[in-house]
Amino acid sequence: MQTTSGTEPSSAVDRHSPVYVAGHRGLVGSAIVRHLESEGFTNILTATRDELDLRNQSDVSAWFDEHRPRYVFLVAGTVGGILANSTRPAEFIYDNMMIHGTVVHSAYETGVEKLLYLGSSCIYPRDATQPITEEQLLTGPLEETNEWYAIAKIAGIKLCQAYRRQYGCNFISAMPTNLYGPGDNFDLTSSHVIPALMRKFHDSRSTTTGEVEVWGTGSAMREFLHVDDLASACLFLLENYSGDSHINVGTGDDLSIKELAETIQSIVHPEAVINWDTSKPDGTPRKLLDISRLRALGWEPSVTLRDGLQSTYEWFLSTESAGEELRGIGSH
Ligand code: GFB
Repeated sequence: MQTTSGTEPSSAVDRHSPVYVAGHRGLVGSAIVRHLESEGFTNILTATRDELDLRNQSDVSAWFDEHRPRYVFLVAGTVGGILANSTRPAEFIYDNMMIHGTVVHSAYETGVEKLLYLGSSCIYPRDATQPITEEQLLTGPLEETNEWYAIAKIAGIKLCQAYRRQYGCNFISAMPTNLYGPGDNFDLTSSHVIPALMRKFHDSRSTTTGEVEVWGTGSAMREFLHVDDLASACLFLLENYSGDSHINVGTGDDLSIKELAETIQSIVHPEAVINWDTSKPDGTPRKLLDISRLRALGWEPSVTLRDGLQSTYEWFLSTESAGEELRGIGSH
């Protein structure tokens, strides 16, 4: 039974049903798989990019026909930080629009019982009132550095709403704030700020000057959620929410990029020297999510930023020592 308010009581998802995690190799997808496993799920379906091109409707339809998932986490997509978003706009809009379209359509065609689609806080207007409530979607112009990605993400929300309205599909959307954690992308040309700064401060330990280049002015404000908290929120929403509106997922706290850089510096290389590269963009001045709706449903984040940064750096060090050059995280 669906409602538009989404306030119906919890309905535990059967741990033995087939659950498809689209995008299981990414930061979010890998965290969702870990969380589902820890929650006792026994039938988690995944497919690598080589096995299934999610941009291809006939391939995706054939895969859904064969595997028949009962639940879907749609967390696949082409993602990246501020530089990748502004220099690869075609990939960001095409890949994401296609992936959202094929998976949502196949989920509808094969009768998926519930699907959770994951967006991003960049869907909101650049000058949204802070903290940003769900109602502010489509009330003003977007931030230009990530307009293409944001348009695709907004289309994903609308896809879920359209299939719900026309076909009665129980497809819901969650909008997370900026994410980080184990499994993140540490490649400096495409990464987000946390993995980028961890890598830069880490690399500065083996230079004589210890200099680290940090982009922008440092004044931009960002909210960061550990990906394990996001994974927990995604399962929570799958079990406790069936409304039409997307739901914000964050911590309710933010800090400046300057404060973030200094925190990572203190963890990774306290003697490093920060140089600000103001030729690089700050992006959105601030995007703090209002998480009242999620809180009212009964979910709270649990990982503090300091602890999350510390454990993510430990994870980074473990992959460095494992010598995973193939993933672009190689040692120096
Ligand atoms: O994480 P980030 O790339 O994403 O950048 P956005 C956040 C802030 O960190 C910006 C600054 O003000 C950057 O200028 N920054 C400082 C750096 N040094 C660095 C660095 O070395 N690398 C990076 N990447 N940033 C993305 C959107 O925006 O956030 C996406 O482009 C998506 O669409 C994602 O929404 C969550 O928060 O600016």
